[in-house]
Amino acid sequence: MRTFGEAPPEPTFFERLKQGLSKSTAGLSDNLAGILTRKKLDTETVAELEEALIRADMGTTQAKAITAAIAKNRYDAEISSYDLRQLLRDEIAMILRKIQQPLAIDRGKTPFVILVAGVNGTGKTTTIGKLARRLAGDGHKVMLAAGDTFRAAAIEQLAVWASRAQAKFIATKPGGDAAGLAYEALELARAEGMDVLIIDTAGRLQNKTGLMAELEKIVRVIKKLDAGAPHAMLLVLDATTGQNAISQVEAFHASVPLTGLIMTKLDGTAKGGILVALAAKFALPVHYIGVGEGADDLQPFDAQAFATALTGAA
Ligand SMILES: Nc1nc2c(ncn2[C@@H]2O[C@H](COP(=O)(O)OP(=O)(O)OP(=O)(O)O)[C@@H](O)[C@H]2O)c(=O)[nH]1
Ligand SMILES: [Mg+2]
Repeated sequence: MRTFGEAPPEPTFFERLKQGLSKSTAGLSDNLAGILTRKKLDTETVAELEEALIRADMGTTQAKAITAAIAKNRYDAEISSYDLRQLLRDEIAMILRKIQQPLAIDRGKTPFVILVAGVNGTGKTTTIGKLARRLAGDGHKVMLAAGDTFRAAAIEQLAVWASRAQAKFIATKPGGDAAGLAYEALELARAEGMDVLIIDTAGRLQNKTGLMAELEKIVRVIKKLDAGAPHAMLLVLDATTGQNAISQVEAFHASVPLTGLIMTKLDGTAKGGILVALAAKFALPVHYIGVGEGADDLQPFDAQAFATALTGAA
């Protein structure tokens, strides 16, 4: 119980996720409240449900499949809004469970090389900072490499996160060669006995072939030192970009085979259903989700909790 004058407790990670997912007017949880006023799974209710799922970014195919699974054997049956949320949560959690997979650091691979890519401003550098803190907290010796050599500010930004995480840091001068820096970073990480090397990269739009070729070059150069590296090739996606995430995954995956995804900004105006669409289309693991700019705002992806927040089920 709180006493007078005490500050309210900070919202938990789950609460922030839930709040974020209900910010958008297309938020699923709120929209579900308007459906099922007839308390029956009739044609109109089923159509409205499908529409709500599409508006939440799940894509037509998934929206149809989920609605069909729920309506099966329950057609025209009475259903409470409570039960509907539970059913939806279970269907969505089942899809998402396939992509819930922690980022496993193989201690046999030293250093374990993580390359992080994505379009501009999705949260790559911030996510690397948060990840470095987590991994350092788990006892790993971590090095961060400022592979975004385009902007001096980007190098500074990563340096700040490195010092917060007490991670080693390597950079080159602004405008320097990103692939060359990645190579040097791996050499240095080896020499210094690092467990994990995380390489940041500049933001690049997925349809700019020159920039995608540069990313491929970074991978090629790393492989000269270690054919198995990068051991994790992560794409950072901004959840508020919605359906464009599909084409981002498609293009990056075609260029440098991805091993996993991280979804940020779920505290923003994300509708959240995009994760369901991505799960069905690519089945790539989602390692972490982000709900803010702070160091503790990155958490492992939990399918059940996410589905609960998305549907507003208890
Ligand atoms: N609300 C919120 N903001 C975030 C989250 N993750 C990152 N940000 C913010 O998004 C902005 C961009 O983050 P960066 O980490 O610089 O993104 P980036 O992908 O490295 O950007 P470029 O290097 O310019 O491509 C910053 O203001 C971050 O604080 C998140 O989960 N939630
Ligand atoms: Mg950056």
